[in-house]
Amino acid sequence: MLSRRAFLSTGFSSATAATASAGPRPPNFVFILVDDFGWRDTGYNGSRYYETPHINALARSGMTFTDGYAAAPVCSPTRAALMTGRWPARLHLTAHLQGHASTPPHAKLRAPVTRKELPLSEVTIAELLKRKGYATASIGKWHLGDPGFLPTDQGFDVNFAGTWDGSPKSFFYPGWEGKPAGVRGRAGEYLTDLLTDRACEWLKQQRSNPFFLYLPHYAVHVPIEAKREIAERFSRKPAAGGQNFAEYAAMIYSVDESVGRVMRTIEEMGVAGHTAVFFTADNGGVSSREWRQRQVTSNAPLRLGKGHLYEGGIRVPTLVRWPGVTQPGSVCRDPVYTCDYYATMAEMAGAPLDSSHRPDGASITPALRGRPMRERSLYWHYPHYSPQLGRPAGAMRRGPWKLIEHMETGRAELYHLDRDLGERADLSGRETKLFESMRAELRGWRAKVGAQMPEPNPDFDPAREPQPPVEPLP
Ligand SMILES: [Ca+2]
Repeated sequence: MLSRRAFLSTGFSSATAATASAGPRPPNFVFILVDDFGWRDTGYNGSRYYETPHINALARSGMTFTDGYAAAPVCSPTRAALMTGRWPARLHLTAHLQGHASTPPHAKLRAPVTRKELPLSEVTIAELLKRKGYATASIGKWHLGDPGFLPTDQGFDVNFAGTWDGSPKSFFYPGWEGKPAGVRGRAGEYLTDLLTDRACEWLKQQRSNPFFLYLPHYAVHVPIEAKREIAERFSRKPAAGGQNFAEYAAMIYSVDESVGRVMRTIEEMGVAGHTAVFFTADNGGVSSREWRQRQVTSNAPLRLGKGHLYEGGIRVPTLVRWPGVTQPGSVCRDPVYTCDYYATMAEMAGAPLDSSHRPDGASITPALRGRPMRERSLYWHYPHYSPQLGRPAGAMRRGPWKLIEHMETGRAELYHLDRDLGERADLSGRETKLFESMRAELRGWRAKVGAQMPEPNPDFDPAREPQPPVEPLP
């Protein structure tokens, strides 16, 4: 835990920080979601190659979560969990949208057909906050449906750049023209900067209402395209810890600049002291050779990355700055995940839950106040084949224990994450009682929430089925 002096060095003014937001006035929210951003893609979390000074400052001024998770190993289901507080398994939205051909033709299993959009019947966090008088904006990637199911159909007053698209055609205009649909820029304009401009402009219009800014960056998803002068600087920097991709580092640097500009804007508006900032990612870093045969990032010591239920695919940078409540520089080791933020923000805002819509996640306000969270299990369900060669699997976490069950074989593995963060020593044969109890719990949970399961594939051909992933470089 840092001293007050250390907090002052973060660059955010003490005057605003001293204003508690826990009083009657509901806090504003800024929720920054970075796409495909790995657990070790930040300086504060151990990267010695990437540079994230503003994210590090945000971490020093708030609470970081060592065991923060995405609700899914790919984009759309995590976003659905954020909007609804519900398990992707319950929503039947477990694959990324849309039209994802999740079954290779000769794979052993045929993945279930999932929803193509987030249903309008869900009461999103934006709808809940709007009822409480919040102004709401979604500026960036949506990936939860076509027109008719866009942010403005789900409780946001403003939608900029949110479409069904999961990635832009290019990060530079006019290269991205048409994707994301309808988003124009100036020649050469960088999409991360444009989203930041629009976010800051919208923020400056907010004077009296409480506000909820959702800023889901398209970065640092592929295409790996960066501003040249920044990438050139990183290309002269020595690789560290398996991280060495200059363009990717520069994309992260631009996201970090965005965080700095958003923080500076709320400072200058004089509202930083009653604005809670959440910062996290929708899934882990891409550890496969997804861009021009090049490994994008290294999540080491975590195993694998995006598209897998090993830690590299789901453990993500997670931090919350709630001025007057979170201790600057504090670290929470309780596991939390995307499903939790709905109940958390609702409670912070004093917004009553809708009786027709119960979130599955828990409010993490006890943790934010420095108290332990009630013990519970976290669950994941990914009955699909991912482009990163992930295979249908389920997982759960109970205390330090993590169980992963592979649906093709029924085989399951058990890891003790406190002693084995890299998930190398499978203890299922030694801790048999615990193993059986967790596997029964995971299966019971799937039945309870009506999780969709894959079925045998009549076209299964062992000679032509997909190959297992190559373990990434450390
Ligand atoms: Ca993603």
